[in-house]
Amino acid sequence: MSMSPNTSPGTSNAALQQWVEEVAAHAQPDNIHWCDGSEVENRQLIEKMLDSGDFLEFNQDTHPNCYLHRSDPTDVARTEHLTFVCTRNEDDAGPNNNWMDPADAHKKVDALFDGAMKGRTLYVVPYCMGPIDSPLSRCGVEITDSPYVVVNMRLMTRMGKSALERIEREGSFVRGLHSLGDLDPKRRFIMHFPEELTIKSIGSGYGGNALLGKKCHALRLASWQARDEGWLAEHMLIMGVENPEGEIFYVAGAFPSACGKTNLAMLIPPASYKGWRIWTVGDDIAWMRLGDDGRLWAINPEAGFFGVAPGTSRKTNANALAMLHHDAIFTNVAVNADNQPFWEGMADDVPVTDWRGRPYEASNGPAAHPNSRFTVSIKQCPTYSDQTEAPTGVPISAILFGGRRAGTVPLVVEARDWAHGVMMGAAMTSETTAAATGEVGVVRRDPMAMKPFCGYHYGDYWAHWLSFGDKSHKLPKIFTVNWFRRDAAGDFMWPGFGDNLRVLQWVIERTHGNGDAVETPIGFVPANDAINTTDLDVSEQTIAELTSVSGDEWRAEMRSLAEYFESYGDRVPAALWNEQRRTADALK
Ligand code: GTP
Ligand code: SPV
Ligand code: MN
Repeated sequence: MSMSPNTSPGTSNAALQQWVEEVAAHAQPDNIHWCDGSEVENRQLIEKMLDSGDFLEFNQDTHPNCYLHRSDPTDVARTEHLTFVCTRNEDDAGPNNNWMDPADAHKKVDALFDGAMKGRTLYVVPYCMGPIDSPLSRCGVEITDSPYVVVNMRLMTRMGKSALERIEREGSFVRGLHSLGDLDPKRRFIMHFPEELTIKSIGSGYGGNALLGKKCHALRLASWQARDEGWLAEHMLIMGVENPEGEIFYVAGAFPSACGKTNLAMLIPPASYKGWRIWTVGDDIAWMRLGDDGRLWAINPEAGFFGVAPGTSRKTNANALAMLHHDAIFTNVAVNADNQPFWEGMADDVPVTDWRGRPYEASNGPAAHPNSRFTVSIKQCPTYSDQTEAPTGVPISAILFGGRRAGTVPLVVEARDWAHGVMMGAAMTSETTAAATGEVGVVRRDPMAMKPFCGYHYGDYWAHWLSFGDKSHKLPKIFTVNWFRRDAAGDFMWPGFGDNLRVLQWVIERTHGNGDAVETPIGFVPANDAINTTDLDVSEQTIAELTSVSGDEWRAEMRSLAEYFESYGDRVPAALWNEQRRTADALK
């Protein structure tokens, strides 16, 4: 094995040094490169990918330092059926996860890693999830043979020298081993070993399958650690809502993949909302812990966005467009005649080349892949909150659970109390999206938007959530929201995007005991006129429909929820069953 001339000396952490050497001996890369995260290194990687064709340059006049990556056409989204949680005891992974015995899993993937990096460079990528000096942050090291993964991890995490220094100071780190393998889905596995704080992923170069700091570490392994240590690792955005008086309220929101977290986190207030401002802390993951003051404090473990491109337009999310004009990576988008990025929903433009690099033809389907994404540093967001770097995180006033449901679920419902809110989170259902392979638009259960990401038994997870109710009286209020109700013609009934601030305003009022509400069997909904509709083009009748609760539909929901809880056996906490029964009884 030869070492490249720019190979750095490695590390003083003996366990890390030894692991890298063992992996290298097994996977047999041509070179080893320890990443420092510098600008020079980043440039070298980009040049290398421009040479290999992994990166294509966008129009550098309109989009300086913006690049296009086309992933393998069979590798365009997370693959949940190939994702495993490998615990010694199968029950600990729970029915919500695919399980494999750890010894069998290691054997299976280790065989695939044998010689997998021949002809490639092995990159050692030290990273820190969370502000580099926060006690809430955790470090990891990803070993990968994909330079695309390295440049993405540099935008998505605090990657390089400072992370390695923290690892050398603290000693502990999550091990994430990744190889593109041969990209054949038959030899693709994303394996988690929570008891060993280890991840092994092979055969995919895409998103959550390959950027191991994100879903694998910051959700699946972190949720396991959080349960043991008394905190929460959640699939949540974090945003600050500043009112005209200058007070900022922080809201966290769990919506399933491609259901609106990025868009809500950086929304632009309606024109009539003079003096209101939005501050973006995070768009995908929140780590939350009780503070000494009894409030729940949240950090965003990530440093960038890996956001859904389609649907992003000047009208829906001008803040996202504004941050995508320089230093951004685009994956599987289309290209217009001027060599600029294109995707569906972007107004007034036409695609020339589709996401696979073919001349665009409508008969081939959408120009951009429905799960095409952009990667960009959070610092480029016009609504970037400097609290993103606060070592303590931000205090959360309200938690939103939001699904994508054409019917049944009202625009907004407030839980009676914490336990009821946990039940509402556990009862979440949502239509599937292109973020994972499989059919799109099928309603499935996705409790707390964590179905693909909870690293342990859902019954234990709900018990963990409930346990916070005993520890503090200053917990956030919990709400469910649904921006995606459709009318008989199939059109969205609620305008969504910036107008979602109208719902947030009511949410914030309610956290202060203000805001008019009506109690229903499923919780509190806004009273007539409680949602600010100034300059809103939605009829009173539609608002009434959006906030109405159908007894028949909800009785069916509660029956189906009972069946669902049954399938998790006796690990489902009694308090959750009580809440289900309380709601079912109220609906009688
Ligand atoms: P992940 O990154 O996969 O976890 O997704 P996300 O929850 O951040 O979803 P995102 O905000 O990227 O939204 C996904 C899709 O939903 C995009 O196509 C958006 O345009 C669309 N969307 C977001 N918010 C709204 C809304 O309020 N109303 C409607 N109708 N569509 C929305
Ligand atoms: C999601 O699917 O929820 C994402 C994108 O945020 S990925 O990183 O690919 O998981
Ligand atoms: Mn996500």
